[in-house]
Parts: sequence; C-alpha cells; structure tokens
Amino acid sequence: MSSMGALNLRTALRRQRGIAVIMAILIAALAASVASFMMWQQQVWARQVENLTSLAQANAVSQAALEWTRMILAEDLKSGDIDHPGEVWATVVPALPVEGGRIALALTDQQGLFNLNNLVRNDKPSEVDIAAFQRLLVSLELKPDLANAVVDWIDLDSEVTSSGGAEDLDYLGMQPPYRAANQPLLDGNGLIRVKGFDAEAVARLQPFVTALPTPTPLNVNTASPQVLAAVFEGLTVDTAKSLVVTGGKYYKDKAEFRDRLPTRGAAASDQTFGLGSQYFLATGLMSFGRVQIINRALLARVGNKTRVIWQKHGDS
Ligand SMILES: [Ca+2]
Ligand SMILES: [Ca+2]
Repeated sequence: MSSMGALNLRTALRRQRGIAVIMAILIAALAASVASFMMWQQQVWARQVENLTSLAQANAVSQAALEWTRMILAEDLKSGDIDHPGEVWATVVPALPVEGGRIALALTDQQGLFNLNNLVRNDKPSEVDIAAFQRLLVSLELKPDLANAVVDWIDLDSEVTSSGGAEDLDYLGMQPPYRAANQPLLDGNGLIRVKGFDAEAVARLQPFVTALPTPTPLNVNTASPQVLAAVFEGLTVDTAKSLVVTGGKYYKDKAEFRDRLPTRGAAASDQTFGLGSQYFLATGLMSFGRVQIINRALLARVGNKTRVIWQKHGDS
C-alpha cells in the first residue's frame, strides 16, 4: 500500500472510531432522558393521555439530542476552524431506536447557505450582497426586484428602495395591515411577510437561504453550486458544480479556492467567504406512538461554547 493510501486508511479509521464514540455518548444520553421520563410516567393515568405522553417523551429525547449536538460542535473545534462535510458533525443519524420510539438527527451548516441578513450591513444596503441575491433569484426564475423588498424589510429606515422595495405604507395597505419589520430576519420563512413573496417563492428559495443574527461569510466547503454561483460573480451554476467539495476533499485555505475561480472579481473579497462556520441548524425527527414531531434549533458556536439562538417545535 502506498503511504498516501495508508494515510487515508488511518484517517478513515480514526473518523470511524470518532463516530462510534459519539454514538455511544448519544445512546447513553438518550437512555438517561428516557429513564427519568419513565419515573415521571408512573404518576400519569395511562390511556387517555397516551398522545400527550408520547409528545412529552419525544420532547425529552429531543432535549437530550440537542445537548449532544452542542457537545459535537464543541468537540469539532479541536480539529481547527475549518468545517467540511467529511467531519463528524455532518454525520446524519438516520433512525436511532430509543425506548418507546425512535429519533433521526442531522446538523447542517448554515453558512453554506446565502444569509439574507447580509443584504444590510451596518444598517446600509450592501450592494455586493444585493447583486449576489439577485443572481440567486434569477437562477431560481424569480424576479430580481424581490431583493429590494427584502432590503427595505430589514433596513431601519422607511424610505422605499427602487425598484420593488416596500415599507410601512405598502404593508399598512394590506389586508390585514402590518408594518415592515425594520430589523434582521429571524429565519428564511420570514420572507413570506415580505412584499412580492408567496409560499411558492419562499419554498423555491428555502433550500438555499438562511437568516443569521449577524452578516456572515459563505463557507465554500459546504456551499451548493447555486449559492456559489450567486455569491461569486462570473460563476455559472454548471461551473460551480466542479468547485463543490466532494469525496472527503475540502479547501484548506482561501487561496486554494480563489485559484479555482474563473475570474478574480471583487466578490471574492475576504469578507465574502471562508472555510468554516459558526452557525448550524440541528434538526431532530422524533416518532413516539402516534406522535411524530420535528424540532429545529439554530446553534451559534462562539469560542468553545455553543449557544441556542432559537428553537422551534412542530408537528412533522
Ligand atoms: Ca470543523
Ligand atoms: Ca425599512
């Protein structure tokens, strides 16, 4: 075996061992959450509350799983600040059986998506980001003017940006009337309240956008061809496909990525992209009895701590 082959094998074995260890920790955490739940269950009159019981059980397991994802992200920092799909955090836990039900878990890097809150930086419309969002809209066959409506929705002032912008006067004239948020979006689904967006447009954008509390660089190690083509001017979705990280490879420095761009435009500035991420979405699908719920949490990794920015609970 070549030394390169041996190295790859060693890396693969190390990763497999890593996964085995984190799975053991997850299983122990989930077992503990179920055990404490069982004690509580003894006080509950059984049958008519069966669904509520399942729901409570699902939520207990969900909390344990969330703690586990926070630990994984903290652990990941030990191998440096690069984040790519070959790392342990990116492992999807498909359907793990726990007492009385099962759970599926996934962590996704949110900086591989287009951050809608990049459109306004330091309370000023960011032309570079607006142009990038317009390219994304066009590639999805949506109107590029929608970008200005999002800028107005986020920016503090009430001056309408032409063309396609909308502020209080536009929203107060709607049925029922409401006002422009004039603050960063909380998540991509918030677009539904922005003028010009309907459920279909939001659904089309959903796989490619996110809304993070601060402007963020794009992680080129996790970005899709659509988002790469939007952010880097002169890149088509087709050319971008060849830049997407696959098969355990990833970009180790910015120059390596820059060298592969067809043009070295201003869009490839340092604030535009990076190789790692601070924000991750944890998604857990729990099935207990007749109850099936999806819980989502946006996590921010700051220093070696992982904070929960928001949590949403919902029926699947
Ligand atoms: Ca990492
Ligand atoms: Ca505004």
